[in-house]
Amino acid sequence: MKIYKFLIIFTVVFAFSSFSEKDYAQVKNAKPNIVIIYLDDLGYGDLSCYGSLGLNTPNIDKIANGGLRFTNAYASSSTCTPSRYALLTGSYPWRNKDAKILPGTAPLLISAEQQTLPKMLKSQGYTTGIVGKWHLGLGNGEIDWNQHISPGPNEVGFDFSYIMAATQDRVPTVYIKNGDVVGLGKNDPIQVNYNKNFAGEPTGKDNPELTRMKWHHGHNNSIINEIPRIGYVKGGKSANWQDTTMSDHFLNEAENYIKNNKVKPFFLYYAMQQPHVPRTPNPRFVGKSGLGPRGDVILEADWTIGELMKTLTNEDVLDNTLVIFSSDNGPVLNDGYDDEAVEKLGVHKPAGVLKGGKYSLYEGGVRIPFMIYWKNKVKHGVSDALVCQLDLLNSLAQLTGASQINTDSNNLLEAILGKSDEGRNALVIEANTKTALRKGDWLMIPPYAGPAILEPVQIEVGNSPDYQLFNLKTDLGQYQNLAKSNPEKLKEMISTYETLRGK
Ligand code: NG6
Ligand code: CA
Repeated sequence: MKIYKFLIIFTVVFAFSSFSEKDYAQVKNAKPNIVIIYLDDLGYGDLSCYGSLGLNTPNIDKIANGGLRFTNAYASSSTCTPSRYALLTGSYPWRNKDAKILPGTAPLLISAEQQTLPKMLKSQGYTTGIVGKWHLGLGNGEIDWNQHISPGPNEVGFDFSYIMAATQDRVPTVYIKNGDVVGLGKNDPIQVNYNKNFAGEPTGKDNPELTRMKWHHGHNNSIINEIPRIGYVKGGKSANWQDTTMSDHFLNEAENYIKNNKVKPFFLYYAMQQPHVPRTPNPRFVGKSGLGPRGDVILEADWTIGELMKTLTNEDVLDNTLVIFSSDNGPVLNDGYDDEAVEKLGVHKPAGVLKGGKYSLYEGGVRIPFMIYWKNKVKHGVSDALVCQLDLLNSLAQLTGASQINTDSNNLLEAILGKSDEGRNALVIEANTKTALRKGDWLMIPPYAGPAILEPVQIEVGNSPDYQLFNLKTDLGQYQNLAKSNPEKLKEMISTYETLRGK
């Protein structure tokens, strides 16, 4: 037993010390392939490598075991659109008043002039691609889905795009390849409206008998594949995706992209749909987790990621590929459909020890799994450095030899590669346009009006008439509000917050 322990300690120490100055010098100005695997609503406690008791995610754990796992990493926001906006632009989402959860018909949120992660990588010779969820708007206003749709991902830096426009629960429920709806029949044009139904079209609200997945809140407009959605649609039937094969479908596109582009450095933003609602595991995964569809789709995602890693290996590119794994915001159980996520939860804690979840200014909303894998280049182990997804822009600019871009993105390359434990000093996090400050070990939430618990999803979102101040080092679960007992720290936090928010 003792020898065993010694061996573990030895291995860990050896792994840490095996990364030298020389190694670091070698990776600067390197041009590895870069793959961002980005899940949707996956929580801090949803993976076995982050201590999940209820789910076993061996393929994702391999990324952690062969790379660097962060404990203090943040999405910029506790919802999707703002986090993705920050990831791609390096800009805080609260600087853009439109960076909120978007309907499927919203115009493109990123301006043509803005610098983006794929543009920066293109300037360094990369081929750039996105496969999966977009949710950053398309077009300039009215979209005719039957024509070429532009601007979109291809206009903000992606050479290749194969996307869903918004979310799996929003219309249109079609794949869009480089700006064109895939599989659209000439005689069945598609129309989309978020305000008004099309005459004679059934809805989840009026025709529950046509649904197999039942809506709980929202999600009672048009019915596609017996699932009621957000928004109304008419026509375009041949282009509708199949929900249960979506994961395989995107995987296939991602694999083809890798195979077709491996001769040059490539960037792949692989934005998976799991475990966002509606949770529609392929029959291969139904019942596998014991936690209902939410658990099943996480296992489906884990398998899918294993396949993607296999493809990188088989195509002989894994050793020269930097893989970044993360999620856009924290977890939610019932996000609008009755799918047993609450009833079958058991001992599993999607946010781990953290308070709150999706939509929340508490840690459960924004602290997310974040891992970096790059064989022989990234230190193995665990990092407590404070990092945010918006820092990838300038960290990867540093890595690939591009100049730094004037945004909110910090160059944290040394922390990201495990060369240093030093991350950001401070970070402003966001939830539904409300913001809070993380600085050092502390988290301060200003007073906000609104319910403490978002009723339909049963999540504590962080609203309170009083300032809230937490020491995350001693109280990660945010049980103890120290605002009154530590006025000095509160004052300091308010001052930094106001400076950063530009008040
Ligand atoms: C909410 C939806 C929720 C989900 C979310 C976006 C209702 C009642 N709720 O408005 O189901 O779609 O938007 O999630 O409609 S996100 O991960 O893309 O931000
Ligand atoms: Ca999300």
